Amino acid sequence: MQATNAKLRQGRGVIEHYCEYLPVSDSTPIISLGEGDTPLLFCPQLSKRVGHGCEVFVKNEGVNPTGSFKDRGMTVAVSKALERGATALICASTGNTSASAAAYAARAGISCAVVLPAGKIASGKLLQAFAYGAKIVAIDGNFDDALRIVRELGERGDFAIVNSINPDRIAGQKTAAFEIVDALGNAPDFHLLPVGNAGNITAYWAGYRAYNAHQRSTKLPVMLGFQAAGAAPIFYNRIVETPETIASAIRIGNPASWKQARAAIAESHGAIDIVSDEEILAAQKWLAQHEGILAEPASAAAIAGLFKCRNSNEAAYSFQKIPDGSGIVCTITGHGLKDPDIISQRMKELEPVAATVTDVRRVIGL
Ligand code: AN7
Repeated sequence: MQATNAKLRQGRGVIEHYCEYLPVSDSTPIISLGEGDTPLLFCPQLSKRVGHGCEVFVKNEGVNPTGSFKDRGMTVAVSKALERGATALICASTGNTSASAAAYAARAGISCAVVLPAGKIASGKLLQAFAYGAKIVAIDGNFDDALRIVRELGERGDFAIVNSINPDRIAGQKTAAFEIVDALGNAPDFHLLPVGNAGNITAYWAGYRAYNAHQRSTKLPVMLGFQAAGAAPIFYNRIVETPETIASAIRIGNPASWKQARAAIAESHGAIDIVSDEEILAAQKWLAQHEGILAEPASAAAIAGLFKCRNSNEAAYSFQKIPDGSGIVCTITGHGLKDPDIISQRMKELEPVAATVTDVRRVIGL
């Protein structure tokens, strides 16, 4: 069977697509699940709500193979680990990293251990770690405790760490910025995203700069990062000992890439801001019901942040400063199906009715 080169590359993942920008060589065994190449969706309702002729796009990372942006970094981290002869991976996680690591370890035929804060992982993500066959350890502690333990275990050399303290993870995650520039023909004016351990904001900024240095864009975006109000160490500029938020993915009190996130914000003339759990849930619902995109709560923090910039005088970055007709990209970092418990409360209100046209019509109310 004959296939064109372009066809072969399509759906083969971010390493094949962007190899010249990644730390790989011919001797790197590529472990891919066809990650990346995610839709950059123009959002008409969101654009209308922001107004001033702004065009708002969503980079929907929820449609990656394990349902989050982590797969971009994981393909590079696992491929490089294998190249170095690793036989076991380890990570700490609030859920998505563990789901992704477990899947790519299975694909590579090596083992994977995940260290998780007990009782704080969204059920879909925990289900994924089990399904892909990871060795799962739940600790009486939070993500920051888990990462401390993983760092120590990694230092002994028994495991390859695949958290974003591994630079191969950041390298892979840069490809989301490349795809956005490739799709728009230039960088956007503003890029909004949620911030937890702060690897992704670091990666996007590095990606935008790398592409700019290669003349693939003529501008750089303003980076706007959003933390949950109860887990906002970068915003408050101090470690949060007991972070709390409904957005469990970003329930992190001492981010590993804190300094790099600060640099990205300063260099891009951006800002870090907070959004409340109520604002996060309202944004999640709004995006699902007005644009048809179901984001997990952490991802909805970026949308809540967009609304805050637009409406609040207290926003760290006021959209009064945004020129008319700006191009805005928000990253939806993970799929809403990963965290069904958030929405399932509403499902419990569903009452069955008699199986008749009359009863069904009455309930529809039209
Ligand atoms: C959906 O899985 O830290 O600022 O261990 O799952 O790069 O940490 C997840 C983080 C945003 C924050 N959105 O990204 C983990 C983990 C979602 C996430 C973030 C995460 P970073």
